[in-house]
Amino acid sequence: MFYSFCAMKFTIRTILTTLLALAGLLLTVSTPAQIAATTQPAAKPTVAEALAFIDNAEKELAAISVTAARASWVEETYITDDTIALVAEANDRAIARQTALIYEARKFDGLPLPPDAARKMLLLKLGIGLPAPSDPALRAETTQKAAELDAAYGRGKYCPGAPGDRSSSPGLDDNPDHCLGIDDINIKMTQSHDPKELAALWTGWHAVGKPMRGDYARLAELSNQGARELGFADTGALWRSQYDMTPDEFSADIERLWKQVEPLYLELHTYVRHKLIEKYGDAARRPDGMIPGHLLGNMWAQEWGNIYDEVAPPSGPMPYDLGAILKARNTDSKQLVQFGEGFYKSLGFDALPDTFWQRSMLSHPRDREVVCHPSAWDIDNQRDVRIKACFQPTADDFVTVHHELGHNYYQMAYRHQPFFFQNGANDGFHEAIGDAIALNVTPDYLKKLGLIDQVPPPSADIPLLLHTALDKIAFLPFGLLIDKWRWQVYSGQVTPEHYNSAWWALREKYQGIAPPVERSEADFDPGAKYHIPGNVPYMRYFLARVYQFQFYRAMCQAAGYKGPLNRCSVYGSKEAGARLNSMLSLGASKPWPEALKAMTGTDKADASAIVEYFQPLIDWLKEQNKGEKEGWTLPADPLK
Ligand code: X8Z
Ligand code: ZN
Repeated sequence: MFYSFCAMKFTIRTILTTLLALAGLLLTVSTPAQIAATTQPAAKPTVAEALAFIDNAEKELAAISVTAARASWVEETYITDDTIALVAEANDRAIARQTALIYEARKFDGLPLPPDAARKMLLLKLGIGLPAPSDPALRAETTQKAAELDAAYGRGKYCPGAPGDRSSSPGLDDNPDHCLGIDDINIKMTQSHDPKELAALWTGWHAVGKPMRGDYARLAELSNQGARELGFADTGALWRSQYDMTPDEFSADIERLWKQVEPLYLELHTYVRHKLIEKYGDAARRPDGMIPGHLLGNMWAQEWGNIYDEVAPPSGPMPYDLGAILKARNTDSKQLVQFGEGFYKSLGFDALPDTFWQRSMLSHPRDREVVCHPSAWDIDNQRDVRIKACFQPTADDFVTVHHELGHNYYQMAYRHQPFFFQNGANDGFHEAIGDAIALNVTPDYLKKLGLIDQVPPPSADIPLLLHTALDKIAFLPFGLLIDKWRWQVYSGQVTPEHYNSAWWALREKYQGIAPPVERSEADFDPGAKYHIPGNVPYMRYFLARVYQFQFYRAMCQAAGYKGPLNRCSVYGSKEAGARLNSMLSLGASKPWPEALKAMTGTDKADASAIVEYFQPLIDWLKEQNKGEKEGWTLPADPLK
């Protein structure tokens, strides 16, 4: 929807530093409301009026946010045509009101406001994730399309063995026993080592995107119209405006970070490709040097930790299999979340409220369709926080629990802030908190929990680091390219008839990943990744991969830890908790560089912590890769 992070609520999004910066960003486009405003002879507004306005706007939007969040919660945990209509209506009302307030706020432009009020004005103006045209019919079409796309993903199924081995939203005559949702497919994908079966799962799930193409194109068109009415070049430019710098500066900063980490990815890609060819032979070998995307243990090839056993060095099996341990203990979803909660409590954070346990959806309900993609919610901007997920006792979900709780603890830490500041310093911060906590899940920590009996010797560091790199480093180009694609779509550089080829051009360029079967414009593979139909911006996850190592290193320093970064666990350190809280409790009240400084002492995003963490592995990979040709060749650009 038009929410700010996977942590859902109707929320006013971050960020710009000064009104001056905003004035530089916005194009001068006259909207119907502006034209109306300029034709009325009005007295010059005063600072007192501006303060009263922002105060009222804040109260009104806070109330609207609760209704919209409830509607979304009900829809995502019980998808029916009725709940889709209800969420579309709630979002329609919310967007209409917010848009009207944005127009109204313009009459106060240029007034010398106190810093907090000026910042709230900015956040109001930048806080729409799904802009919609002011024409009521078009706005209703926008919210209805958005709700339908989100639901189409949630309802998506692959029905192996059904006529034509098709994927679909199952109709009445489907036998649901045949059909698999994405959570079941993911499990199968991590267990299978048969390239044919993996290709079938891949192809089956990707067919879910196909019917979304037309609706997606229309939604992009409508949302662009809304963004232009608000004065932005397009929706992508609006999204890139939310980082205390101009959209162009943001793109350049992303590029700078990517260049810092790209060499790490190249080493990992080279090593993994070699190992997969050893294992699968021709099924993994391609003349262009790319890796077939179905062999990496994840539907989107975004995180590769599940294929650790396939690529492990002969000397280094993983010292333990967390997934197997959790399964053997029959760990249920509630216990899984309690492990995560225990970590946050050890840092000095509160226990989760009772309502969290009463109202969260932690497992796949048997009797209804839901959006399984995990998310964390803040329903009432106070203490009604929840998780919605279909957890299974796997190592991946052990991490996801910490990830989602990071959102919830952030939300609880900034609940004392005024509503406009109840948000992350930027959306990448929100995504990074729980991941930074999950980095503390070291063997030492697992032993403390009683999940393993023995802490492996330092010689196990390379296997452990390799496992983590398969998740963290492999993700970097994926995290980068999703919104590179969307920015191209929104700017018009990529038109609907080129959606799929542009998608694959980016996946090939950045990830060096190829589809297992030929793709064409009859497919719409972006639709098979939740955040596209779910309208969740994705650059936040790329940023989060970088930030989380900065946050983690800062917590380790606060805890007085001295050894190699990869062995640090701040479990039980109240000092680390206090350091983290100094940033969390700021919410969005300050520009993100200030929040970063409160936590890490520096106001610049940088990849030195991720490089430090993985340095022993990088040295090791370089040794392994000696004599191997790095990289891959790209086909001719279809758009040129
Ligand atoms: O969507 C998520 C979270 C919810 S905010 C589970 N993540 C991205 C993804 O799954 O694609 C976390 C990692 C990247
Ligand atoms: Zn998240």
